[in-house]
Amino acid sequence: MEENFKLKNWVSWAVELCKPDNVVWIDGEGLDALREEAIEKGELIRLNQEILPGCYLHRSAINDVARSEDKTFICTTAKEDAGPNNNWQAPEEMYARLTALFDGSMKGRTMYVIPFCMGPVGSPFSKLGVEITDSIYVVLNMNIMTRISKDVTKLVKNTGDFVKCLHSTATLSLDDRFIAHFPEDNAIWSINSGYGGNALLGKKCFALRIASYQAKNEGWLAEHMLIIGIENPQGEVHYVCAAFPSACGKTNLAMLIPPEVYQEKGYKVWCVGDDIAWLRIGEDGRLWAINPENGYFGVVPGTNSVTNPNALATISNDTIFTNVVHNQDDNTVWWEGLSKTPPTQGINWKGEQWNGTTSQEKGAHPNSRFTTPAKNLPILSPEVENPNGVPISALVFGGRRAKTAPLVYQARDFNHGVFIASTMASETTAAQTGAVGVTRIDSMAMKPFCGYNMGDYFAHWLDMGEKLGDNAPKIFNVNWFRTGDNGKFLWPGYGENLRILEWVLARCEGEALAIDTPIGLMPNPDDISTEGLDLPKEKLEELLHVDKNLWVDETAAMREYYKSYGDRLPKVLWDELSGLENRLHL
Ligand code: GTP
Ligand code: SPV
Ligand code: MN
Repeated sequence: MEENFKLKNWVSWAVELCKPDNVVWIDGEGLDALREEAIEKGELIRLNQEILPGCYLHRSAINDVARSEDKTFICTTAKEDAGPNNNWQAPEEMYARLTALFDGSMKGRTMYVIPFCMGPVGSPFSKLGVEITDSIYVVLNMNIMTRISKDVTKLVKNTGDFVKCLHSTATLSLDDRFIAHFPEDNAIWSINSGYGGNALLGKKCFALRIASYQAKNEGWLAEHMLIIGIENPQGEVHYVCAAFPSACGKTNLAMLIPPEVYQEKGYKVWCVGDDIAWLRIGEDGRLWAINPENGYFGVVPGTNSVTNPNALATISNDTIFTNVVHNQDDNTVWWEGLSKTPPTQGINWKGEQWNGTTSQEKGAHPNSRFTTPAKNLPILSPEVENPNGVPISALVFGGRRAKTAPLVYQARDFNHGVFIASTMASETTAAQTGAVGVTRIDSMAMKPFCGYNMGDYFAHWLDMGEKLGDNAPKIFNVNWFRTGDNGKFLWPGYGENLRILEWVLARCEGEALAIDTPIGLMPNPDDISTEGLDLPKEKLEELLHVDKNLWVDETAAMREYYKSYGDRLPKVLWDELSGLENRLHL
């Protein structure tokens, strides 16, 4: 009973602070009335139900279309525990500042209380949360992205063990926008944003920032990784996790359709998750992963029947579109890259009239998104509800690099892999506010999402490697985004990426060759199958070329970056960096 009070007391406290007109508990049922209400208020547009059954369109505020990293804080008692990778403020100061902002923020509105579960219900991997919000859009998105049910509500009440997620769109003021995390209190307070990772608190805020902190203390990993199973012609399925920064290809790789020649041989791909993986060492000593989410919040532009037919099938029903073009002709949606025939009678992401044949501006925001249930995906892995997760053979890291990083290379061993992942860089995208195309180091694709000092995070990774010993997955780095002198991508990408994963898995099985290079182990161009692919050998050679001068510059940036962690940076990683420098200067 005492456990039940924890939830009740917290909700009563929030009601007193936010002063809503009424309180509604969400258990996944009866959401149609909420949809109607959102339509009446103009928060949702019902799309053509014959073409897109169960689909809706939402436009967020113009200044609120991506994660706001500069407004995101980790509030630990000691500043050093948040690390140079995070904005920090002392918990009592942030609580005071935000209490003033939350005070009366829900006057005239309804407060929704959403108990939810991250991960299969009842799995030892899973964690519970409760989000309090005044946004119907958030309720409907959380209902797709997490597990919400009467049983989950009961679990939350009975255990009293949940992450407290408080959210209000308040006035959407940019100046007073904060996404504040209190890892020591299992709490998240987010105010003045209604967008994606700022507002759906189960996702980046909980499943990465709070969970990474819990994971360090409890001996597991919370990572910005997709999880896929690759079934070979013998019917064996090997699982791979891959971490790429935001808008760098996770969803697309997770939903990959094998090239025709691979399909003919019997290859199949199964998607377990497209954004977040929680990884634990199993009883057998191997690394096992679950996807804590229950849906996909994916980048829309560029999604079409050639690049990602699985995604297109998935978003044809029961999907919420955010910030795409509204096609007035047939009440459907459109985005750049969907087709060569944009609507002439459109409304763009800003809510303005837009003619796709004459306008110079993009109609859909580059970070426009779909929210769609996992169960819609044709290649959803049958293992997705397995409480024990799936065993991981390889960990793949990667980024968006025009030059420098080759198509693929392998770490010599686990510690070298941690070094590669901790120093990987990528060009920024529209998934976060700020300039696009700026190269920055994004360790493990987690720099915006690690809820504590990344020096300690690297040490935790090294420690996990030691515990895994010979069972540790092999570590690789990939780059689908290398460009030639004409600025065009050299590698066809998308489904063809399976060719690279084939080499990766063959390496894991000890069945493929590699050459030793200063940066790591690399395939010869002949080791990558180009059967059925029109790719000149020179291009593959260029894709695999390592420019020593660029890498010497790269090591200088790594050194600066490592310095920022002071004595929290494990010595092993400094040694790895010196090793790379020595090999480059040979
Ligand atoms: P988040 O949801 O922000 O974490 O992004 P993500 O990592 O899931 O990226 P996503 O798969 O949505 O891809 C982002 C953009 O990269 C889209 O515009 C894709 O079309 C493009 N993209 C994905 N894979 C490839 C690829 O293999 N090659 C090329 N050239 N582009 C790709
Ligand atoms: C990302 O930016 O990595 C996303 C979208 O997956 S968001 O939910 O906004 O974080
Ligand atoms: Mn992501």
